[in-house]
Amino acid sequence: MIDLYTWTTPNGRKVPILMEELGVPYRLRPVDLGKDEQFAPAFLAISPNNKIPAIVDPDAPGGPLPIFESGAILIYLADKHGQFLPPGGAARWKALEWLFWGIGGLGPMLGQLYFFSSRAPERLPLAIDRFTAEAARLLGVMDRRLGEADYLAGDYSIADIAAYPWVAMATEFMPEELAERWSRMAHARRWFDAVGARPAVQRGMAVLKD
Ligand SMILES: N[C@@H](CCC(=O)N[C@@H](CS)C(=O)NCC(=O)O)C(=O)O
Repeated sequence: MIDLYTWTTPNGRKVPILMEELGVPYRLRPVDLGKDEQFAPAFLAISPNNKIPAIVDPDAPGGPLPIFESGAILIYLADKHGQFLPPGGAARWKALEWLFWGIGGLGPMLGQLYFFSSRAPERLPLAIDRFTAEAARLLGVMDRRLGEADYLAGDYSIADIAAYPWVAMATEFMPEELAERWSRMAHARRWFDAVGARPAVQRGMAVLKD
């Protein structure tokens, strides 16, 4: 059974959602970021970048396989189970395109916006404006894409699973100006409601919640 090292953050929700979608059993290994457990030597041996999520697949060909970085884990599990990522052709590249767009763009920018607008000990208007503008741009890109396709890659895929927890978090802390723009993004909001209505997504989002 796969060991899943995770915590209650947007990056930490992606793999539980996929595991729930796949319906395969997994063992939760909480890594409490509030207690700096991501720096424990045993965890660093699995995830040298001291970040969740990470997995260990004890049944991988060639022996137990540790993997860190959410995108790598999502691709590994989707390929292993043959779901939520087409095996080849243009459809696979479409899914990988939007997966990397989320992992490298949407997630980090919304993460920085959250930090500077809600967590930073000092109010830095330049940083808040910069990340609000970038978040609005990225959500706008998403809205346009979802005006032409039901899901980011056409069919529901790991690209949606990677983006959803970040959008869910953003809807809870958006600065007013961004919230106003989000309220007008009908296609992205339709997608957000459709993904959020999936029972597996709801179970994955609830993992480790008390
Ligand atoms: N690019 C990484 C980012 C992972 C990440 O930023 N994880 C955060 C939680 S959302 C973390 O573990 N932070 C702990 C730390 O920075 O010490 C991925 O997609 O897996």
